[in-house]
This record gives sequence, C-alpha cells and structure tokens, in this order.
Amino acid sequence: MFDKVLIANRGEIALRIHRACREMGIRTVAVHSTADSDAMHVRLADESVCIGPPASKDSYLNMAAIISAATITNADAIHPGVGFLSENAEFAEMIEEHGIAFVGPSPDHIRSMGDKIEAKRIAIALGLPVVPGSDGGLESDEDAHRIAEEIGYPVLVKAAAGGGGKGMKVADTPDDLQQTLEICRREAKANFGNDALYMEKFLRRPRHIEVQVLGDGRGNVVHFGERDCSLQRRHQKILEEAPSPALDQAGREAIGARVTNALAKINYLSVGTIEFLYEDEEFYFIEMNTRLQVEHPISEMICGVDLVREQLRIATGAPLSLTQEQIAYTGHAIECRINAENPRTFIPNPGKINEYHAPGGLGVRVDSTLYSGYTVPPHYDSLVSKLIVHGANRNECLLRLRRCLEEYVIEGIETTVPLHQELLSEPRFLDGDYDIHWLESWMAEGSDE
Ligand code: MV4
Repeated sequence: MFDKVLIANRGEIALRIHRACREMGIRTVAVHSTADSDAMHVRLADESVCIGPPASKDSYLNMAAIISAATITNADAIHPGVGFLSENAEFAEMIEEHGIAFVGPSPDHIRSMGDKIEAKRIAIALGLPVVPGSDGGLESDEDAHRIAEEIGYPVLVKAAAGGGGKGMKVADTPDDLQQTLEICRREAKANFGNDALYMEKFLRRPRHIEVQVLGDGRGNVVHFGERDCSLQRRHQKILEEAPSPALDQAGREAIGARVTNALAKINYLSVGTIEFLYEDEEFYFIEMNTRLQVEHPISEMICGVDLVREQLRIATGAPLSLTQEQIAYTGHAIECRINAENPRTFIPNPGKINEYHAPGGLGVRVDSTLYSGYTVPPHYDSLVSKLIVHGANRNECLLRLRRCLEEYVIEGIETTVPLHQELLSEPRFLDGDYDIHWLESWMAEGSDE
C-alpha cells in the first residue's frame, strides 16, 4: 500500500479522501491556496503545502505546483478528487512520468471519454444503448439536416468537447437547426477551442440515472447499482438518491451487467460512472465520468463499501477484492447537497460560520468542511456540506432526512437547507415521481405564489 498520498483537492471531498487514507494507515498531504489556510482539509492532513494564490487556475489547477508539492513531501501517489484536475489526462500522464501513482483511470480512458463523440463511439462499440443520432461527428450542415430528418425533430446539437450541459442546444424545426448549428459551432469554438458537434434525438422528459463502477485494469469490473440524479437546477445536482425510485432489482441488474461487460472489454481501471438518460423504461448512454463523483456516498451507504478505499487499493495494482455476487443492496440513501447559497436565488453566500451543529444518529453521515468560526471563502464551488442519510427503505430514509434537516444548525451564512426542507413536503418528490426538468418547474411555480 502507499505510504503517503497527496490529495490534490479541497473542501469536503479532500476530507473524504483523507478519512479513507487514515483508516488504511496512509499518511496524507493536503495542498491549499492562500485562501484555504484555515480549511479543515489542511488541519486534518499530516502535512500541507501552500500551492498558490486564491484563484483556482493558480493553485488547485496548477499542475506543476501540485507535482512539486508531491515531490518535496515524498508522496507516492496523488488523488485528484473531483472537479479541478480529476479528468485531465495530461495531469495523469505528468504524474506518472514523475514516478508517482495517479489514483484514477488510465490517461487514455480519461482522454477518450472527455471527447463526447469518441465516448459515444466507444459506448456503441461496447454494446451500450445510446440515444439515436449522428453516431459520430456532424460532417456538414447537409449531413446534420439529413440526420435530423431521419431521427425526427426535436433534435439536440451537442459539442464534442462539452458535457455536463455545456455547449448544447435544441432545434425544433429545420429552420431552427440552421441557426442552432451556427450558434453551437461558434460557442464550441470560443469555449472549448474545438468546434466538433454531434446530434441526438431530444428526449423530452428523461430521468438522469448513473451506474457506479469499479475496475482493476485487468478485466475485472463490478458495479454498485445506480444513483438517480434527476433533481438538478442548471446542471447542478441538488439531491441524489440510491436506488432510483424508477428501477426494480431486475432492471438494476440488467443495466449493471451491460455496463460491467462493456467496461471489462476495455480493462477499465479505477472508479467511474456511466451516465444514462432513462425514459419510457429505456436507457440511453450519454457520458462517462472517469473519476470519483460528489454523490458517491449514497452508493457506499446502500452497498456498505468504501469506494475510496477500493480505489486506493486498485491504484497500487491490486486486483478487485470483491465479486459482483458480494455486492448486495440494503435500504435507501439520499444525499442533500448543502451549498453556501441563497435557497431561492442560488446566489453564493460565503462568509463566517458563527454557530455550527451537525445532525447525527443512526444512518446519518455528514461530509462537511464546516466548523464553528470557519469562514467559507468566496473563490470556489459553494458546496460546503453533504448530508447523507440511510434508511431501511425510502420512507424511513425520508423521515430520517426530515429529522436531520431540522437538527442541522449552520449560522452566519445562507444555505440550501431550507430548500431541502421544502422539497420534503412536496408530493411529487415524496412519490419519487420526477424527471430532470421537474425541480426547475417546481421552483418556478413556487416563486409565482
Ligand atoms: C440530453 C437531453 C435530452 N436528450 N440528450 C445535459 C447534460 C449532459 N450530460 C447531457 N444532457 C442532456 N442530454 C438528449 N438526447 C437532456 C439533457 C439534460 C440533462 C441531462 C441530465 C441531467 C440534467 C439535464 C438537464 C437538462 C438537459
């Protein structure tokens, strides 16, 4: 096992990774910007290195500074966490060139899944169901019009370099399409420096369901069931649950088997997530995330597996320690993302925490950077805490979640706790009857009253 791991991240995820390392007897190195000197991830780590000024591009995205920090502290591995450099193939390569282990997939897999046209091509080749569309890039406007006629309007034009909702636009008619192509091409060029586009049939009311996987790079791949991430606003997830209220055990095993068979063929290494849209009981691959995800704890809670621990083990070259048959699901888990934001406008609200009390008790997990007296800096993502609750079934989980949200005290800043409380009195949510658009329309309705 590694002796020392550098955690190239901040916030709750840096704490999460530190905790796995500590339990495995691995020493940790935190890196931080000058704005994060007082952050909890710095306080808990065995060592810390300041890697630059507040702006992410000069610190948490500064590859040379991070690799230097690993070298001077003698770290034998780097865990990239989520966001920042976690899906940067060049970073993974650079780390390996320095003789340091990268806790993540092979650079080739990161690179090919980062190109959404390439990712879809691979998904098709591996036998995963995809959304009907261009099955490759759009060669010309004529090509685009022909494919749109074939699959039928409305269509969605997406940028190869996009993902996570960036660089896509719907066209309802051939007239629309001409404009859409021009806008998408221009924006893709400006934002990503790559104007390659592809097209798909636009699914109107899908759910977003993703499957968690773990592979050892030797053809062994297991899955940990799915997460339903349909509750989102402007492509920011608000609350996730596992299992999905829309799937039964047979459905779960069927999609899980398709995913593990597919990824075994490419000897996938490390944790990863395959994202699907799910509509009328059909799955459609959209993207693959080649990293740990923010919402991974809900899968851990229902499976009883520490995914970061397994990810670290596998990064040493060890084979998988569990088989698919050993992964069983117990109960239901929900994660509420608690952001330092106004709960209605989502305008960030960083500042000093005057009073802090986290909920606890059976089935409760809080992955948070907050402490009394801490000042949430304004420079980064506003996620400050994840409240993760497990129950024997969905109803018990919801009752426990309501209790925990009442108990949670965060004073001094506005947070999204009240939004989660409101959601818990909403019949559509309580019934699990929602799609990717429901939360936004529900919030729009509320503001009219
Ligand atoms: C789609 C879609 C409908 N039809 N593709 C947005 C993020 C990116 N990962 C893919 N996205 C979508 N792709 C087709 N063919 C609707 C979305 C979408 C969405 C997907 C997942 C979660 C939230 C979303 C919000 C708006 C649109």
